[in-house]
Amino acid sequence: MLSKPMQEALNNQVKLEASSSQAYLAMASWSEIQPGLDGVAEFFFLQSEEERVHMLKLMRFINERGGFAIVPSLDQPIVTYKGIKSMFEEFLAHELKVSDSINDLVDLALKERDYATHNFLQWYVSEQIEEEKSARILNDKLELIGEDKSGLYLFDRDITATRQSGKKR
Ligand code: OFO
Repeated sequence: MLSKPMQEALNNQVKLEASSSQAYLAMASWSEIQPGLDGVAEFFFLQSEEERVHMLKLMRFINERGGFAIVPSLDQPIVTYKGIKSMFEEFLAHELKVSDSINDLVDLALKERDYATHNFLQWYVSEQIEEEKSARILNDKLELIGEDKSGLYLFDRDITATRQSGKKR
């Protein structure tokens, strides 16, 4: 059975995962209307779906453990970007924020001696290692590419492959 504080904290995470899904959906939509960024758009559409799966997984767990998973209200995410570089910086910043939040949940689970939730959260800990890694790699690549158009072309062409190879399921 979840404690009240644990339940509340998990529901906050539901909201954060839902916000991630919306933020990446907005990135996908912005990318889709830029010339030549269809690979990047595809990457963020997939990323958005994945965040929704993370949200659902949490909701099912909360209910399974005797809590009540709340469907959150959400603020509108950033919908336009100065450019691809600032969008990917935002992507990394967002993932770092999610990792911090997962770490706080793990801390709370230990404090509450809630080992079932602690065990459940390990999946998210591993997931964040992968996501941070892939966001960092993509930012590093963009840094190298700079203003080079052919570099950007290859970045867009290869991005969905990067996503698949970076993920172990
Ligand atoms: Fe939910 O995995 Fe990243 O944010």
